[in-house]
Amino acid sequence: MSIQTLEQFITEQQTHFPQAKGDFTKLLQAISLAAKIVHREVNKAGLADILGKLGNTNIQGEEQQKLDVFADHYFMDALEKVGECCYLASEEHEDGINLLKKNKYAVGKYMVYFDPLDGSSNIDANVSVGTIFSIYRRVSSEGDLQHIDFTQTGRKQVAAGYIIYGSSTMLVYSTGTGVNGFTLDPSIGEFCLSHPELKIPESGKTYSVNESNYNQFSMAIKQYLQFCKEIDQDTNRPYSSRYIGSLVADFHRNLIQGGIFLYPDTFQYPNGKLRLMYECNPLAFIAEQAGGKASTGDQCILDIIPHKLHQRTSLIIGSKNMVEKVEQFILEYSNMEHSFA
Ligand code: P6P
Repeated sequence: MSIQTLEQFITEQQTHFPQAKGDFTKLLQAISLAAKIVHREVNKAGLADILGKLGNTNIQGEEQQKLDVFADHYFMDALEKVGECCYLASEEHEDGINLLKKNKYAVGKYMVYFDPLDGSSNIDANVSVGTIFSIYRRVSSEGDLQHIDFTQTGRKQVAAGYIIYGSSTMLVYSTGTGVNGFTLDPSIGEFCLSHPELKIPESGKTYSVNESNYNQFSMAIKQYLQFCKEIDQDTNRPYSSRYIGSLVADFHRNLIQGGIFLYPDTFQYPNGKLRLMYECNPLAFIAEQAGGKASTGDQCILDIIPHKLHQRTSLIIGSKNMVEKVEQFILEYSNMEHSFA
């Protein structure tokens, strides 16, 4: 069986795009390097003193785990030094970093938004966590970045992906021509192609939602959750409920096996909890490239026009038929409400 490393895969892909000059390759290699460093720390966190809380809170007001800080540092460092980026934004920092103004390293045309270690509150419980990244090209041609550079919808991503640090460490990404998964072989320090041309099953038998928020959900979402629980062998119901509380892990399972993940609006998060730019957009890009769907219930995630770096959105993502079923419930309820209005 022949091994194809991430680097070999990217090089081969480049032959299909003669105009590619290798700058994107360097960017992906920087992400791969940071991922290997975080892999090493995540896998020894239980042993080193790095486990546990740093005592700081990040801009999200969340207890900042040491591994959060570690991952943020290494992704920032790798992306800054590669000399291909003009803007970097992380969940861990209130503001993005305009590299054109830092003048420390060479700069380029890519803008990268990332969540360095999503699900980190699960680290002490040894639950899978992940890094999520989203890559755009700047729209403005030269000089400083313009407003138009920051209001690109998720559909304008040139690439997106995630690294899941689980029973094995995998890098899953897309550049808009399908989704491919690479598993890290620590013995050779390379990500190797393990899941070529990933496609999410059109339907699944799993739904992921934090049921403790049930009483805060809209009638349409409540009805859909009841639908998931009904006994109907012809449609494989009741579905299984699986909720890890780590977005990348829940998403990855649904990508591989089929299923749906929902984080609807709640009282605490009236616009949804999850972040558009570095959680929902990149996973929505992957989902659509794999034949799935990602929606707020009313709108495709990838069509949302961003207005704030850390803005939140509700998220319904996974198998196409399952997401469309939720959208159907929402539409029916909205028509009913209008007919009674
Ligand atoms: P809740 C982790 O903090 C996270 O951002 C996602 O990884 C996860 O899907 C979600 O929050 C879990 O949120 O409110 O169910 O604990």
